[in-house]
Amino acid sequence: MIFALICSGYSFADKLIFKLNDPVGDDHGPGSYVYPTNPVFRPGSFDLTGFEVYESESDVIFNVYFKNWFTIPPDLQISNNKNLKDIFKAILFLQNIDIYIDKDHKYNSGITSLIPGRNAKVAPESAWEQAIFIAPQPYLARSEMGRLAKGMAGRVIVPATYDVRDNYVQCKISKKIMGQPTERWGYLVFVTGAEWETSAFSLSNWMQYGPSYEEPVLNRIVDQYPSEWEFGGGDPSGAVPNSIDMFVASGESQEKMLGSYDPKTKKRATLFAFYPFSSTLEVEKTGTKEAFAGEMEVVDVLKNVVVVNAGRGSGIFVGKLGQVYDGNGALVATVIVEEVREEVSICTVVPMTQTAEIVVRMKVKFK
Ligand SMILES: [Ca+2]
Repeated sequence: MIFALICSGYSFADKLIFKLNDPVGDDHGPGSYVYPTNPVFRPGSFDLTGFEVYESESDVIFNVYFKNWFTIPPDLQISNNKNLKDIFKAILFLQNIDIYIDKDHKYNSGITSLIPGRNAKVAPESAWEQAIFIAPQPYLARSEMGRLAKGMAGRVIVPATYDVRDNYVQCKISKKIMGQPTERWGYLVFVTGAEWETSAFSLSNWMQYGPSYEEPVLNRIVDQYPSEWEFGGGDPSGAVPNSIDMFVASGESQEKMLGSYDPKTKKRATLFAFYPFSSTLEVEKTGTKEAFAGEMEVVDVLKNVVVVNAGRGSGIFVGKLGQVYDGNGALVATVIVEEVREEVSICTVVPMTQTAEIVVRMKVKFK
């Protein structure tokens, strides 16, 4: 035990805050993604298996585990220099790791977009305050953040150094920057393919994918078909997310979450953070009527989106929580109002609260 602790580089003062495991073999995004065909993309090298957060007196420490050992860059594979090979044995070369932290778990408080090019958005209940972008080329990543994502660059830490050991990456960030982790913190963590060169504005991409196309900050785009250097298994809509594997809360489905994009309307997938200490969502009271009480009905359901027959004039407001009940009066899920229209309101299901499928005509109670 002592030996293991020393070898893995921990001091005894480091305290585990939590650990989350991820299934092996789900390095396929929404279910269909395949690796590029070049053999440097070793099977399992994008397969997340675990995420740990530790704290020491001065730092917050993040460990991200993968199924397979990191690939040695192709130039070094043909080198006979053993010393050089040993030095570069542990290197992050093909993967970007994004860690977004929702620190207050407050509805719509924080940023709901991701670093450009990830091609997904964050649900308002998981809006984040600070992110860590672990990149193979940190200096280039920083300048690209400044060029393509000025608005959020100040909230994204791109660590200049991190350790790559065996099958995990460890990065330590000072508490002076991160603050003290609390039980309210939620985490959205996923891996994308790392691009080595900056992208230039590409008219062909813009024409193919439409005006919502974003120049990526050093991540690979998932294509319809795999090629030597690009992932495949997406579709030609330009709406597919570029995450290959992602951590989700227990009971949630990565495939469902990453698959919640719409190729027709080009609506991006909505991602939710996981909250290891099941902190409760805080909702600002922004409505006009204090005590809106009513029993409404589900009139339509699509994935995690629920339409309820309460529109303007009913007193309902964005951010309000409602409970969905089945015919026997059993609680099925909690929903949150996203948008109020004339006759109906659009709600999304609060993750981790759904116990059964929501169907039309189920009752929704707003307190
Ligand atoms: Ca995995």
